[in-house]
Amino acid sequence: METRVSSPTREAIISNDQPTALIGERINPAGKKKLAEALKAGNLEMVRKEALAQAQAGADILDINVGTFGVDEVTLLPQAVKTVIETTDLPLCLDSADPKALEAALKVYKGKPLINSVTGEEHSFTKVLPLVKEYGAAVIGLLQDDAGIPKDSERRVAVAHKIVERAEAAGISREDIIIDCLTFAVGADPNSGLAVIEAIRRIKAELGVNITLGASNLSFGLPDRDLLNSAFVAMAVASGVTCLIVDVVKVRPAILAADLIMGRDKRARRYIEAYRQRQGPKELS
Ligand code: THG
Repeated sequence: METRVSSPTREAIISNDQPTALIGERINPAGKKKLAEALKAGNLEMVRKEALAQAQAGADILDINVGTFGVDEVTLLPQAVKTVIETTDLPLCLDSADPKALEAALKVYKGKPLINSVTGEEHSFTKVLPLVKEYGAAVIGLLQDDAGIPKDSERRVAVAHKIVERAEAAGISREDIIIDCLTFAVGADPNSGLAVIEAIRRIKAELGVNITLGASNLSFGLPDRDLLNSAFVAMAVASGVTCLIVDVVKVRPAILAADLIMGRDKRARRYIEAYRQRQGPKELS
């Protein structure tokens, strides 16, 4: 099961046989006052900076989300996409709840992007799946439906089945569907970590699809978020995710360690290379 996304010059392959693919989450105004203000003013310099920083930190794909109060996403999402394309050659993940904004961004994108996301809701199937098909994109399926957000793993598995069925019926191949098992704050509900780990295992066994998570959601409201996120991404990799939406700058080392432990980094090449880079250039003695 391989999901391929691309820019004109780079391809990212999401699969069990590859290291975990890292989607950089930092172009997103949620919780970032300065970025939200800049976006409202139509200033994309911070977007450019975050794109560069994440590319340098080893992101494979960049998530682009400009949704915040006072921003017209239909205008701004394609502008942000253009800015990032000028800055890095990484494939992009277009993140919006507004199908019109997704379509405007798809029009300016070159290559095969990831669309973030379709949900199990009827209106989402109707609006988003035709875009995925028409533009030949891959898509993240978010496990919520018209009955709401499923907290237990049982219902998440049911919604995953529904999304895969509807996407396939719309002519999208299973390779192009990545299921997001939905991560909630463990500080608000002590069951959220376990529920998502169970959902990963079951959905992977039953549907065979690639699986992702917005892993940073787990640590909302708690101190030392990087520690919690690092522990969680390692468990997620062990449970079978093939792709993670994360702060690459902060948690890539934990993911590389987990990949190595799970046999996804032959000869520890990536792990050692990242260690060397963190040490910086050494003087010859
Ligand atoms: N699934 C999918 N897409 C998603 C999510 C998901 N997109 C958005 C989100 N969830 C993933 N992205 C983020 C981005 C930022 C944060 C969490 C998830 C975050 N930001 C800090 C805050 O809000 O406090 C701000 C950090 C800073 O100041 O640098 O935690 O689940 N498919």
